[in-house]
Amino acid sequence: MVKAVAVLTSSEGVSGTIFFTQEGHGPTTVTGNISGLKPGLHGFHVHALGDTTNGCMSTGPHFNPSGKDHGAPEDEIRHAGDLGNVTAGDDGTASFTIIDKHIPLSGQNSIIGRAVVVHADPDDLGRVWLVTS
Ligand SMILES: [Cu+2]
Ligand SMILES: [Zn+2]
Repeated sequence: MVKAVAVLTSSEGVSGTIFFTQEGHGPTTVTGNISGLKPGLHGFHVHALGDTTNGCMSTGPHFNPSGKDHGAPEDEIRHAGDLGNVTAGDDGTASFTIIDKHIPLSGQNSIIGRAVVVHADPDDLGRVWLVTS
C-alpha cells in the first residue's frame, strides 16, 4: 500500500487535506476535505509540475503522460490528471472520495511530486457548446 498526502493552503482562506492510497497496481483512492470554497463545483486536477511558488500558474498543464485531450474522469480520452469537479456545499466545504485508475502513486506515471489544484471555477470537462442564433 502506497500512501501520499497533499495539504492545501491558500491566501484566500481555502484549506484542506487530500489523502491518496494505492494498493499494488490497483486504482488510487483520493479522499479529501477542503473548506473555504464558494458553494458549487470546482475543477479538480493533478497538474504536471509540483512547483507551487506561483499558484496554479507554475504547476504547468494537466498531468498528461499519454498525450490525450482534456476530458471527464469517466472518459476514455482524458488527461490522467482530469479528476473532474468536486462539489462544495453551502458551508463551503467539499468532502469527497474519488477512485481513479489514471493517477498511480508509483512507477513512471506516478503523481507524487506533482500538484493537485482545486480551481475557483467548474471544469467544463472538455465539453464546450457553441451558442448560435
Ligand atoms: Cu487544473
Ligand atoms: Zn485536463
